Amino acid sequence: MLSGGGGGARFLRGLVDAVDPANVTAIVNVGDDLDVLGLSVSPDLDSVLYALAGLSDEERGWGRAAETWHALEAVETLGGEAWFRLGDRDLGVHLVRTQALRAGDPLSTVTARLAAALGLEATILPATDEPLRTWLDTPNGSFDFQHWFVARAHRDPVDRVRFEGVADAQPAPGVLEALHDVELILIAPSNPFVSIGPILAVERIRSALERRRVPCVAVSPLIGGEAVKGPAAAMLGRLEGGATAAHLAQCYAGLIDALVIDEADADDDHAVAELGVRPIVTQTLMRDAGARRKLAEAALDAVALA
Ligand code: FO1
Repeated sequence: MLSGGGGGARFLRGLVDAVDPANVTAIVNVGDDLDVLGLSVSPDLDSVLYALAGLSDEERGWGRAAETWHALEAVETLGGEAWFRLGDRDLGVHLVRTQALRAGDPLSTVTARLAAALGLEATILPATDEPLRTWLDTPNGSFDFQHWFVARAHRDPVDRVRFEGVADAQPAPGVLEALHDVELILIAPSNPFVSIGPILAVERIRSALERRRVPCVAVSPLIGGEAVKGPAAAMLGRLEGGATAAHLAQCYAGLIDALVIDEADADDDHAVAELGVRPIVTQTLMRDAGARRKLAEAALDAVALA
């Protein structure tokens, strides 16, 4: 499964309820990664790790449950950088990751170690071990992902999304193998531009998907033309010409065989089908564990029907 943080991590939880987690590999966006206070932070990898380990703060949508903020308060008091909020428990992961990266371990190795330490059976891979950073060009200037998303609350309309470092980015070890030796490739209900886009921007990942011999099914992050959370609808509206399931299918043109869309977007099914993508209409809101699992099963059923 190709995944971002929020919706992707929630969907992945449903997926490991529906199938043996040992058979699941998540290829995760690293375009949101940043350095804060000297620490290497990988928000989407952490959202996936925390979600699978049952440690996520579901209400906030990022970071860990039962979090405290004493370190950040101390940083703030001392005049340090506090716009990107690192909780005390969350800091533990960033400390371990940063130390390993500085010692020369690749991000994929560190991530595997963190996943094992959390007792996870699924394989969690960064899309690439090389630095790949998402930048947004807006009428108000260019911002790296987290300055646009967090510091500026993704208010600036986006004219263009760029991926710094992508020309040199190779798939992390295990990524191409995972795309080859599988029954099904899934694209999570994540933002197509800033969550899935950086993964697909890695040339050898995109070409592996184009040449796939197995079905690829995407799940729409839209419900009734709106994103459950985040800027996906606004970006589809501005960059693709409308927050519709059909425009989402266009984002993945040539890469997907089926698209799971919400009942509220059922009117788009013909437009999706005209693009050569089979629409699968179901309820997509992941309000609880049962709904997450049902959504995963709907995506898996697409293969049985293919
Ligand atoms: N999102 C925010 O809106 N504000 C924050 O201060 C913030 C801190 C943060 C720290 C660690 C982490 O793993 C994620 C964090 N996020 C925060 C979420 C993150 O910016 C985004 O949700 C993802 O990058 C988008 O997938």
